Amino acid sequence: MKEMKEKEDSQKIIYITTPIYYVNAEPHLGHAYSTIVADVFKRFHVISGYKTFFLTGTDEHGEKIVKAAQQVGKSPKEYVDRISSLFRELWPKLNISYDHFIRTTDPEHIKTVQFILNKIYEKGDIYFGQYEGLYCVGCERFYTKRELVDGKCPDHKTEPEVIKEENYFFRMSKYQDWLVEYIEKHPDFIRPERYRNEVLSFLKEPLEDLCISRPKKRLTWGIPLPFDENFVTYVWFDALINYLSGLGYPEGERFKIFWPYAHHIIAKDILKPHAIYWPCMLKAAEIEPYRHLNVHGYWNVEEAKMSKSLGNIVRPLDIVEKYGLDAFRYFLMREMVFGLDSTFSEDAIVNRINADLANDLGNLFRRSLTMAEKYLSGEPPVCHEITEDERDIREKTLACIEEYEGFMKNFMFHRALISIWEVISLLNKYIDRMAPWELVKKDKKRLSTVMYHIIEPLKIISVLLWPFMPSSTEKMQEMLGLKKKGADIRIEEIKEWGRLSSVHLSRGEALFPRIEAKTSKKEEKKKDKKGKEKGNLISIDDFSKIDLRVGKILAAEKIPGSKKLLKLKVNTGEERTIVAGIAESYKEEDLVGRLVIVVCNLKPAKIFGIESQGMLLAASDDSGIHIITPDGDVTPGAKVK
Ligand code: ME8
Repeated sequence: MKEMKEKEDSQKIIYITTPIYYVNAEPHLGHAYSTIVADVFKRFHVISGYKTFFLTGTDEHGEKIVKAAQQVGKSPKEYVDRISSLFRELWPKLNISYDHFIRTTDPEHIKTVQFILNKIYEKGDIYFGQYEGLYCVGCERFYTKRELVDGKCPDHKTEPEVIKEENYFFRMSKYQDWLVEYIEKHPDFIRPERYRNEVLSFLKEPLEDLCISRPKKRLTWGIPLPFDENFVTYVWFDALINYLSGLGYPEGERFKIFWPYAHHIIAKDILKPHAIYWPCMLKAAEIEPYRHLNVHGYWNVEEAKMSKSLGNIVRPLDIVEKYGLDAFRYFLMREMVFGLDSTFSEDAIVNRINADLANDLGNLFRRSLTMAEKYLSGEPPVCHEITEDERDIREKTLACIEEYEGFMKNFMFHRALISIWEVISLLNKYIDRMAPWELVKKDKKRLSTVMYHIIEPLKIISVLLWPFMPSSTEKMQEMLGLKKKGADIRIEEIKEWGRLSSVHLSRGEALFPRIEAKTSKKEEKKKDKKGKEKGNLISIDDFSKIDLRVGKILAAEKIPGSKKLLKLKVNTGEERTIVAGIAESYKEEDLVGRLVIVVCNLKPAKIFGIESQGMLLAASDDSGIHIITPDGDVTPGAKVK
């Protein structure tokens, strides 16, 4: 196991696949998610110096497709050509860098399927027999009684058809013991672990042989069996083989290079064919099993799995048009814990864009480059003598790269992003503490050192975020004046502090503008209803987003030209300037030394030319404004819960 891992790392080769999607429906958010995951994973390996191959495509045979074509009055061929092209045309719009798009109607694929069928048939692992079973057309598979819920397919909520016919069978049961042993010996063959356990528990019951044909008199839209022209191949047996035909199996050079490093990415709906049928098929065809099966959960919309029949389909391009591609990609990767289900809503996207992208990352980037332009005329800063603060920035940024790599390799994308955001927050605080706007007046050397410790981490962040947001990070790299960009930079280079050199720094366009939440009429109505039911309650999660802290007022002065405003210096664990509208109720000298409650994570705002970094809590009535004070001598910076 360890040896295999080491081999995988030392060879630096990776093969990444998505499911090939059915062409019975247009691409939706779920398809986009799996494909974006594959793209992020590929791009991560590109900047890690791997040779990569990324395969996606469409699954075009079977009864389900014939029915969908009939419904719109088209022949199966016309129909699959149209829908397949919708998938193929969508991917570039989502910046998906696939290397090959496979269709199961491609002649090369058909040849490979027939080659494998012959191989297994000649070996004696395919036999002819009678079958009676419960078939769900939606899933294109037979169900056992115990898999049904109230007699219905758990996914499609429809009763399966009873089908009795003569067919060909794959002797899958023969490979059950081998498969159990293989999964037990390779703990990360199926991951996350919950799916591995699910498969092992399923394999506790005897495995039935797999029916792998359909009689032509019932279905003609499939790959003919090479040893009996009266039958076509069962769609799953055909589809899974795409992972080999996409590499040119059996002769293709690509197969030899990439197959030993195959990573499949799927959602839990197709766990059984991938974790059980597929390894047994490979074993029977005398091909090494794939390396990893990576299984994610469902995107739900309004608590239910997205599906055409429920009418809750989210179309990726609608979201991209509204919020931007990189924000969409970031949201999907940050919001879903790989392996678990997630709920999609536009409110959630807006919150993420505003909090993570506009406020944290966008703001950090913009203020840093504005300072670089203003204080250094865009010249790359130079590092002079450093202090504990700079050592800390450097250590934590470099440690983040290591953490990130570990998380990315293990499909823990949200954790990788959290690590990056910790550095972003560290930098925002460092800037507040170092106050370059003060340093520029008194110590140019120190200013340059501080700016250096802002710009270097920004370069690193732009590289680490490239797999997630390729186009925005390339813009960042442009502004940072990097000589190389995107796919040309290697993670190895950023591990060496200061190695990526800049030519000139410039503040470009704002990368992630804030979204003013505009709710649709339908959503407003729903919110209104929910609000009424719950008395306009907000969730504990919403509340916990507000960073409230105890502050101590250090200085207060009037702002020339304003009757209401005072400029305060407040210690909230760090020193910040706050412009507060309390001049009509308080005298400056009465405020100094007082404890107040401050909202610390408000987006800074310019008021009378002064940047206000937060807000005081106060109550107001006819008697005037009353600031809120904690009861007791609390340390400045203490969190208010
Ligand atoms: O099953 N949430 O194709 P398919 C997350 N052709 N991912 C989702 C999703 C959701 N709500 N809905 C779909 C097939 N997906 C077969 C595959 S492979 C040899 C053959 C994604 O069009 C997810 O990747 O039904 C899921 O596994 C896949 O689409 C199913 O796509």
